[in-house]
Amino acid sequence: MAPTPNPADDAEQLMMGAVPGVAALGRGPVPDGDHSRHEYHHPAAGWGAARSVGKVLLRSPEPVEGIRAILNMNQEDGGFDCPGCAWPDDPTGLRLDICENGVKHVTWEMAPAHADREFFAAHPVAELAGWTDHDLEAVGRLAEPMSYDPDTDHYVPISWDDAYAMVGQALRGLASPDEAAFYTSGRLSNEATFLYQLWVREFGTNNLPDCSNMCHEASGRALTAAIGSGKGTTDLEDWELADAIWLMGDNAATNAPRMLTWLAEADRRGAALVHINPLIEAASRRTIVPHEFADMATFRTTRTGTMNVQVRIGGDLALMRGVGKALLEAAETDPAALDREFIEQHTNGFDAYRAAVTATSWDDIVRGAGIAEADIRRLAGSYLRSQRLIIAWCLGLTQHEHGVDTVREIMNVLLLRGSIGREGAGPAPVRGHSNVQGNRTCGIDHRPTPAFLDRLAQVCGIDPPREHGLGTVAAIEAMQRRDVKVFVALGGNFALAAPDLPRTFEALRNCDLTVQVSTKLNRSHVVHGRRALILPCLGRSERDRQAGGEQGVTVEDSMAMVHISYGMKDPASPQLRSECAILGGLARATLPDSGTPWQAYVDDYDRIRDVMARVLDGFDDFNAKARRPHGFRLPQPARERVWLTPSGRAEFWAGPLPDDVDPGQGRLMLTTVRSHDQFNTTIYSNDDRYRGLTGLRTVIFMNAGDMRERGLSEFDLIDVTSFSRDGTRRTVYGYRAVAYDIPRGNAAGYMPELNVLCGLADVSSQSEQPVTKHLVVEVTPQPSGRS
Ligand SMILES: Nc1nc2c(c(=O)[nH]1)N[C@H]1C(S)=C(S)[C@@H](COP(=O)(O)OP(=O)(O)OC[C@H]3O[C@@H](n4cnc5c(=O)[nH]c(N)nc54)[C@H](O)[C@@H]3O)O[C@H]1N2
Ligand SMILES: Nc1nc2c(c(=O)[nH]1)N[C@H]1C(S)=C(S)[C@@H](COP(=O)(O)OP(=O)(O)OC[C@H]3O[C@@H](n4cnc5c(=O)[nH]c(N)nc54)[C@H](O)[C@@H]3O)O[C@H]1N2
Ligand SMILES: [Mo]
Repeated sequence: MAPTPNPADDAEQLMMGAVPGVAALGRGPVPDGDHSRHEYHHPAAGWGAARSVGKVLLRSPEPVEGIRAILNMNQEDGGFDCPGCAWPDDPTGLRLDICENGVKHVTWEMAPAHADREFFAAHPVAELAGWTDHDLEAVGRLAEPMSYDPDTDHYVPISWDDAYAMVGQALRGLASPDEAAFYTSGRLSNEATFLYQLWVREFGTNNLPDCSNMCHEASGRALTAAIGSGKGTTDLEDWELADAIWLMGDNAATNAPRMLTWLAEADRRGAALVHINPLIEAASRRTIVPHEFADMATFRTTRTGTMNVQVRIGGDLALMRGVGKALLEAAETDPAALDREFIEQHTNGFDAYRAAVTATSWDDIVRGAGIAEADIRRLAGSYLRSQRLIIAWCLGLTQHEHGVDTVREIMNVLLLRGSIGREGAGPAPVRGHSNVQGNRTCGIDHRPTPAFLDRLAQVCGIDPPREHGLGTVAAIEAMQRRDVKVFVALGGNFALAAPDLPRTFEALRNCDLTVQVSTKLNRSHVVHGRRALILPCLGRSERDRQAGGEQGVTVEDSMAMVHISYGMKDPASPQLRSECAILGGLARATLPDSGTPWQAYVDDYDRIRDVMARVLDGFDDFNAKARRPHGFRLPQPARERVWLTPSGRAEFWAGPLPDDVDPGQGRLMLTTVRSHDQFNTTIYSNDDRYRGLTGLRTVIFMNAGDMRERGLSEFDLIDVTSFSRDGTRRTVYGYRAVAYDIPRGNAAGYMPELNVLCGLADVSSQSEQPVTKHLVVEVTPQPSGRS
C-alpha cells in the first residue's frame, strides 16, 4: 500500500524549495503574491524607522506595556538590556538608546502566552510542522512545560519536576556523558551560562556547541592568535575619537542600528567612513539620527559613509593584503608610513609578513579583491592620513573558509601603524546576539583552555573532562550517526540556524530525547527526537522572582562592558521559570550526589556571581561592580599593549592568499544575509525596507549583467544548485531573481531559507564555521518559469 501523503511534509518541502516547478514558500508569512522592488533612497533610521516602530507597537498586543518597557530598555536605573544586538549602551546616557529593530524584538518577546495546553491539544505536531516559521513564532509565548506524546502526536502538559526527572534519567542512562550535546544561543545571561557549563562539565562532557560556532568563532580564534585574547579592544570612547572607521561585512543599519549614531557623529567631526561590502548597504549612505529631535523634525540627514569599497565575496583578505602592500611601498620613501617603534617593541613576525606581502603580486590582489589597484591605494592613502583607525567587522568576514586568515590580515594592517592599544584605534568585531560574547567569557566553549578547567576544578570541586567536545557541525554529524542521543538547547533554533537542513532535521529526529528551553514556538520544537520536551522560560524583559527576592542577571556587550539587567514586566505566564531555575532543576535531577549548592544558587544569583568571581578573570568583586551605573569593563590586556600570546608579543600572520574567490565558469558565489525584518530565524515580515524589497524572501539578488547572461528578467523564477565540497549538490527550486548592485559573479539571498544549500562538508577547517557566506552555486531559469 502506498503511504498516505502527509500535507505537513509537503509544506516543509515547499518551505525548503524542494519541489521542482513550484515557487518556494520560504519561512516568513505565507506570501500573498504581491511583491515589488524599488531603489531605496531615503536615509537610514529617521522617519522610516519611526513609522515602522509605530506600526509594530500598534500591532503589539500590549501597546502601553510595550512603550513603557522600551523606555526602560538600556537604562542604568533598573532597566533591562535590549535582547537584540550586542552594541553597547551609551555610557553618557545622552543618546536615546533604542532602535527600530530593538523595539521589534522586545514587542515580539512580549506576546501573550497563547502557546498553551489548549493550543497544543488543538494542533498535532504533524500539522504544526506544516506552518511557516513566522506562523509558529506568531502563536505567542510558550505557557507551560510540554512533553511530546508519540501515541497522539501532540505535545501534552508535564510538571516541571517530571520534566527534570525525564532529562536526569535519560542523561544518567547514557553509556557516556559524551552521548549528549548541549547547545547555547547567545541570549543566555552570564549567570545562567555559568550554571549551564558547570552542570554539563560536572556531568562529564565538553560537548557545548553554540551559535558562536556559526557566527564569530573565526574572529575569536584569529584575535587570540594575534593579540592573546579573543575580543576587540575598542570602547565607545574610542569610537568618539577615531578619525577613520572601516566597516567590513556588516549591515549596521539593520543588525546594529545604534551604531548609526556613532557613524553620524564621526562624520560630523570629519572622520573617513569606509564601507567594505559587496552590497551597498543603507549604513553607507545617510541617516537621520533618531535621538536628535531637531533632525527628526527638519529631516536633516547626516552622512554615515564617505567611501564604498565593493569588494567581491570572500575578497577581503586580498583587499587587506593590498592595503598592507601599499603601506610597505609607501614606507620606502615615507618613514612615518609605519609605526616602526611599535613594530619593534611589540610585535613578532614582521619580516615574514613583509616577505609574504612582497611575494603577493598586485595582479593576484586585484583579482582576489575585485577592486582596482588605484582604489586599494586610495584606501591605504586614507589610512596614511589618519592617526586613529578602527576596523569593525561582522559576519561578512567570518563565514568563509579563510575567515580566520582574513581577521589575521586585518590585524596585520592595524599592527603596521600601531593602531591598537591607543585611543581611538583598534579592532572591533561587532558581535551578534546580545550576550554571545559573555557566553564565551563565562565558559561556553567546546575547546576550553586547561587554565579555565583548572580554576573550575579548584573552585567548584568538580573534575571537568579535559578532551575537547563537539562544536555545532560535529554535533550534527554525531547525532546523525547516533553517537549523540540526547540534545539539550538553551535557547535558539538549532533546526533552522544550522546548515544542511535535511541532515540537521534527521540528526535531531535520531535523538532519543531533545530538550528545548525556549520563549517561543519554533522549528526545533516540531523537528524533535523520539521524546521531546519544551521548557518555557522568562524573557529578559520579565521580572525574575526567587526565594531570595527579585533577581537581576548580567550580560557582556560587544565592547566587554558587563552590566546588570532587571526585567520590568510580569511574566507572560505564571508557569514560566527563569533559565537559572531551570538549570538548577535539571542539574539536581542529573547529578543526585552533586556537592554543588544548586538550590542556593537559584535562590540568590549573588551566590552564582560570588563563585564566578573566583573562577573567571576580571570578575573580582563582581556583585558590587555589576551594580555600578553602566557596570564595569572586563580587562582587555591587549588594550594596554599586554600581549598574552606565547611570545608575549602581538603576532603578524604571514600566510599566502587563497585562490578561492572565483566560483568557476557559469557559476556564482552566493552569500547569505539577514533582511531588515528578521532576527536570525525569527521572521517578522517578508519585507526588507533598506533593500527596497517587499513581499518576498525567496529571492536571489544578482548583478543585472549576470541576469541578462541567463536570460532573466526581474522576479523570474529560478532554480539554484549549490556544489558542496564533498561533490554533492543541493537545489532550491522556485526562487526569484532580483537585480541588485552587487559585483559580477556574486549573489546574495536570505538565511535561514538558504541554509539548505550549505552542506555539512562546507565548513571552514580554520574555524569549524559553516561557510554560509561562500557558497558556490549555479542559477538557472526555471523551465517555463516566466511570471
Ligand atoms: N535586527 C537584527 N539584528 C541582528 C540580527 C538579526 O538577525 N536582526 N542578528 C544578530 C546576530 S546573531 C549577528 S551575528 C549580527 C549579524 O550582523 P551582520 O553581519 O550585519 O549580518 P548579515 O545579514 O549576515 O550581513 C552580513 C553583511 O556582510 C556582507 N557580506 C556578505 N559577504 C561578504 C564578504 O564576502 N565580504 C564583505 N566585506 N561583506 C560581505 C553582506 O552584504 C551584509 O551587509 O547581527 C545581530 N543583530
Ligand atoms: N545561512 C546562514 N546561517 C546562519 C547565519 C547566516 O548568516 N547565514 N548566521 C548564524 C548566526 S550568526 C547565528 S548567531 C545563528 C543563530 O542561531 P540561534 O541563536 O540558534 O537562533 P535564533 O533565531 O536567534 O533563536 C530564536 C529562538 O530563541 C528562543 N529565545 C528567544 N529569546 C530567548 C531567551 O531569552 N531565552 C531562551 N532560552 N530562548 C529564547 C525563541 O524560542 C526563538 O524562537 O544562526 C546562524 N546561521
Ligand atoms: Mo550571530
